[in-house]
Amino acid sequence: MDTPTPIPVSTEKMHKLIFFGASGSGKTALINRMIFDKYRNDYVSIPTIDLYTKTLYHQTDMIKLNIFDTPGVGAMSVGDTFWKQTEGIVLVYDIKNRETFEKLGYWLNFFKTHSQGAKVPVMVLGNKLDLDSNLDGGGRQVSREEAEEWCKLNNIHIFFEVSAKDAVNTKECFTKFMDAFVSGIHQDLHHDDDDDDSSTLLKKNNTNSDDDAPSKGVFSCFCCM
Ligand SMILES: Nc1nc2c(ncn2[C@@H]2O[C@H](COP(=O)(O)OP(=O)(O)O)[C@@H](O)[C@H]2O)c(=O)[nH]1
Ligand SMILES: [Mg+2]
Repeated sequence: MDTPTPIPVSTEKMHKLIFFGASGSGKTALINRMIFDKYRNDYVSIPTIDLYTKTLYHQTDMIKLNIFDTPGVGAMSVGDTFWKQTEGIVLVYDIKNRETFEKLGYWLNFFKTHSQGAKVPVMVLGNKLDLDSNLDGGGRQVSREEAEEWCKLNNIHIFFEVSAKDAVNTKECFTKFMDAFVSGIHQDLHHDDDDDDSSTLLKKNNTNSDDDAPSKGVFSCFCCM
């Protein structure tokens, strides 16, 4: 059987992804789940931006990623160039902690302001889905519908509820995000005018997402798959 040969999208360039979200929402746990397929209970929140590197194969592309894990508290003393070079962002909240959901707007605006309006794929993740039961004395504080509505209002087309702990939807969301991300990289390789391309990317990604989505209109929520 023929195995597709990976095509290096860029042999040199490291592509930059950034995870934002309130401290404690589970950014570090999610990154570790997505990259190493591991979970620990004792992630320590430290006030630095951490870097993870990963080379992965997505469909027929070989992609080198720099994934930055932000602290979620305190000032981040890096210049705007750092944010402008970003090619995708992930916004994380904890479904059992409303405050973390209410912080999403802050992080989205933070990125928009500092990247000076860079148009990149955005994914929102409601983490700790494993806690969505009353067995441990408390359920969720943010409904799926409310989060979907927030994403719609902010023109964000990739949303999942996930559990880093139980690996629920973590592969699916990463694959979906990589689809959008890789489309953007290919467009950048073929066109110089990236402003126009990026907005096309978001529309295009939206259309692609619908192909797989469990008929939720233009909005993709795969949490029920
Ligand atoms: N139950 C549960 N706990 C989680 C999950 N993800 C992270 N945590 C816990 O939440 C706390 C904060 O996680 P961490 O990744 O450090 O959050 P960060 O500050 O956003 O990086 C840690 O105690 C984790 O073990 C999850 O999916 N389910
Ligand atoms: Mg962390």
